[in-house]
Amino acid sequence: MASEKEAALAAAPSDSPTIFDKIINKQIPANIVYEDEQVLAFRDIAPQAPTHILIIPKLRDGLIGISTAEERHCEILGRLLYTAKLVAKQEGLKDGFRIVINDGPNGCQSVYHLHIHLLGGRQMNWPPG
Ligand code: DGP
Repeated sequence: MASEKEAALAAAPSDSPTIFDKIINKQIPANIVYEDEQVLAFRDIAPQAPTHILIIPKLRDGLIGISTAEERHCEILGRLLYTAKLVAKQEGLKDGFRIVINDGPNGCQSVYHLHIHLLGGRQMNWPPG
């Protein structure tokens, strides 16, 4: 399997459907930890921490990444962040956690459907790699 960096450099920003659409539509399985009408949260296939969950909008609506956000997306962006907090609590991350949004090739984004990474269960380092 390609490294996350290799996958990110091979990916091109695009409006085309992504693997996340198949997860939303239940065409491929995922370990879903939270779902409501607007948001889906599921475990990352390549976890970088004991808890590694992706939080995504069900309707991408142009949000291929945070860099394509417009003012009309403010509500869903807030809901995604709030869901990250809910899921962190649900996962018992009482000592803290990290939220990450990768954007574009330099940001190591490999899937062009906006997603928040929720990472926890271990001591994080700073600066990130
Ligand atoms: P990013 O590099 O920020 O675009 O993160 C994309 C993440 O998506 C990466 O951590 C691996 C994860 N991922 C890719 N394909 C799948 C999949 O089919 N299922 C799940 N659960 N996660 C996936």
